[in-house]
Amino acid sequence: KKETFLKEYTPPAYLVDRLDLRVELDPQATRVRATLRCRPNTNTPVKQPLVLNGEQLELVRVALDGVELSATEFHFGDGLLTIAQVPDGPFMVETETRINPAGNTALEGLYLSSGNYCTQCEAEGFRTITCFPDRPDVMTVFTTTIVGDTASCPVLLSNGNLIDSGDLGDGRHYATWHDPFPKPCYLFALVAGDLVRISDTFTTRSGRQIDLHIYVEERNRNKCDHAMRALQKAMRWDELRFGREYDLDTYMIVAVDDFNMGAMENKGLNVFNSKYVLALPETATDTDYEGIEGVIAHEYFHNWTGNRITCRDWFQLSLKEGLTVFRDQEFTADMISRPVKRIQDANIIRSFQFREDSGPMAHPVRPPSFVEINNFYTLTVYNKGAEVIRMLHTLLGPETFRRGMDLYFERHDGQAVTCDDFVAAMADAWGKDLTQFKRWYSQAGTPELTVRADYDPAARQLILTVEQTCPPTRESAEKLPFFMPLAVGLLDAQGRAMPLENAPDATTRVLILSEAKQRFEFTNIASTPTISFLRNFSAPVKVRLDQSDEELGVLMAHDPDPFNRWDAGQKLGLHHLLAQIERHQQGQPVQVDDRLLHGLRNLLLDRDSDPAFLAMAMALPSENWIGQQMEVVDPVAIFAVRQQFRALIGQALRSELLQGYETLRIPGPYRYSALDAGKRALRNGCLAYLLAPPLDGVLDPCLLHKGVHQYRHADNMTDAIAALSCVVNADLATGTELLADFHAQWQHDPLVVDKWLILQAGCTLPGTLDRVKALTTHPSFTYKNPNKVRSLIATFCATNHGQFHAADGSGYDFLGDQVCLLDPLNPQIAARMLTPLTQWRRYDAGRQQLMRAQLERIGSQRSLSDDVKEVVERSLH
Ligand code: HT7
Ligand code: ZN
Repeated sequence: KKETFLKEYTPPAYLVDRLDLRVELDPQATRVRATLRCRPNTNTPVKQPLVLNGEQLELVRVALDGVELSATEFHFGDGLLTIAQVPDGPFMVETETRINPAGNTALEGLYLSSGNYCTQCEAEGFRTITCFPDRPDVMTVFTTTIVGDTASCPVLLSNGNLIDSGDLGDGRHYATWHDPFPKPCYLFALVAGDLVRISDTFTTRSGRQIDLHIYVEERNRNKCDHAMRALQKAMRWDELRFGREYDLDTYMIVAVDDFNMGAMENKGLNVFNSKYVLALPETATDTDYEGIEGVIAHEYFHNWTGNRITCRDWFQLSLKEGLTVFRDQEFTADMISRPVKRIQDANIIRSFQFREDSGPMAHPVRPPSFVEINNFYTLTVYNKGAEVIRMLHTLLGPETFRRGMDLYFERHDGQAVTCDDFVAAMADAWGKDLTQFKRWYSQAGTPELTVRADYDPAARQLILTVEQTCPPTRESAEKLPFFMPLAVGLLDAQGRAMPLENAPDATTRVLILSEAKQRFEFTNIASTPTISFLRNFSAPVKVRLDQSDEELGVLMAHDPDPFNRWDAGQKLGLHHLLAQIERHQQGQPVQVDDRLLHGLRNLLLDRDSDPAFLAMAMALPSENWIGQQMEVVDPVAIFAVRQQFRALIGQALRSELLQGYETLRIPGPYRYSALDAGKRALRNGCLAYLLAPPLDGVLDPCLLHKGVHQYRHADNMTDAIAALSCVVNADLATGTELLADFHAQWQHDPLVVDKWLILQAGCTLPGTLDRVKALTTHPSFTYKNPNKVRSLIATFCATNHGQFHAADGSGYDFLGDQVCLLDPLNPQIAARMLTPLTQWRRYDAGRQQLMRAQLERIGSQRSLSDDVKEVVERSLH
């Protein structure tokens, strides 16, 4: 594949108003007949040949306006079907192609999952189903007839409304679906198989009754209640918050086990990774419950932000993804807790997106070019894209932002548009220019702010001087200043919020930074303030502001902004961890400072705050976040010191942790609620500190027993897996015994088996790599299922830093082997697995060389996918 450039966009030469598809299903030889009603696009002045995409297809016939074309009248090859001569006005093209769903392990296009047919067309999978202009700016009305075996495929589904069905008398039956909304072909879906249907309804605010159906395999029939409730909540929320109502009469969700991502928003027929649908207390954790609610909502919200208004081209991916992530984050904030959700989302940005932004795959929210678009479904496009929307929300305020959204829907409903169109709607609603703001879409890299505070007691004035820089990235060596909101508050020595002039809520002022260096004055400030900077993580930036442990202590205890209260604790933790890592590197023993212990003790004794917040405040900064503060990342030292901290904290605060563990017990049977989930998280956080294994000692058997007891007596997966995880990481013999018990109990449930793999791949005790290698041949593991690959291989390589980064390179060698093995099966997943190796420049010379060698080895494979090739090449050059 060649690199495609945003600046080379040209409108399509032909549009397709209608597509009639007839798909006759067969595992090895599915026949697809397509009738395309085409017309020249008036935007293109010069007459051009008709070019349709078509890949991995056997082309049987082509006809133009009912006349079969001879081999000289068309060309089929290199992924394209070209018809040189087409009429000037509207015309009809018919094709017949044959495809092999059973041989499709890439899970793109039409494939089989557990014997059921399903499709994944985003981004460019439709071209492997039939010949079509596979680009999102061609919007078409689809009518789809599916023919399938009556016994093995009783259910036949596609987008829109069922308009016809019947028996064909030869053991097959058919169903015809019509979707009245013109859509790009990436939103096409087809599902066929032996599925059961769970139904409910939703009445829209205008009084229309919508039928809601969830299709799953029979064995999962009882696991859909939570997903159904989540869908209903999302539908109501979008009406209340954004005035958006559902438009078809039916909303269908199908759960499949084999899926490359989380889910797909196909119009009226979402296809989901079963992980984001199925839940029972005994099989799913609180995190799973929350994830299901979030992903169901995300796909539902796409109906307006993605489907009704779609992307002009794939460079605009964040138009739908950033905006829809922002919408799902807001939904989850309302469902669980706003501060907790904000901390979770900021953690993702800081631990993972910042890392992406500083590595070889760094790209702007709107990438200027790509080889394989599947490589650009990234944290930058999704999560940084959502932060960009959130900054607009902060700048405009909720009411103006809502007016901007309304204007966007009003102007562009039914269109395929660009990020510029979105920002233009916001600028028009606000009445201000957002040209500079749009640099967030074109410049990659994480801005770094250096903040200096000068307080003049005589003048009662504080001057904040903020300087912004941004490291060079592939698309631009020199960065122009970004435009961003900086929410700031001030606390006095007693921790009281100081009143501020020009602050909307009197204590938080939103500064607008637009220059490389800017000065902000705060007047009438009575005493030396402690600065609460970047409240609510108001911009996705790194901040350098020197603050003493005392100042951080004031913020930890008193900041009315929960995000910064949490962040002050993280900064304190980070400060001490980094100091101890240095000591550890020099062979000195690790110590935990009393101020940190004091802060943690206060959290454990806090009976007023939200337990979910406290659970997050108790957690030490992630290994990734620590690594980002280091010039040369030493993953083994980071792991060792962090582990030692956990063990020392567990010992020093033993009685408070035990007390917390006992008092946070929740009476009665498990039920998922945000409050209970928070209590469980805090309680299990206490257990994890108590069971943290000292690096150079043996864990108290009494404590180990606590973990074993919780595992054996838990009535829910959250508590069972939390306890099991503690035991597995504390004592190999007991852990092995419990893991065997767990497998025996759950081997029939693929999603629970994933948890069993995750626990083993994440095990921090020595020898994990050998156990992971052995598991690759275990009957419960298969390379054909992305969830299994993520659970075993990605967990080890992307999260078990202490062992993956073993100095002998054994972890890197393993990942090299796995990528080579996976690439022919599933290039999308193989390319994603590579992420840890792309970061090679961050490590010491020895590791750099070993990681590079693996990238070179992968790059030298004979037939490498475009997906993996692009990541390898970017990483090496
Ligand atoms: N819009 C969906 C993206 C997606 C996808 C992309 C590439 C390959 C496979 C995929 N499955 C789903 C998911 C979403 O953001 O909602
Ligand atoms: Zn999405």
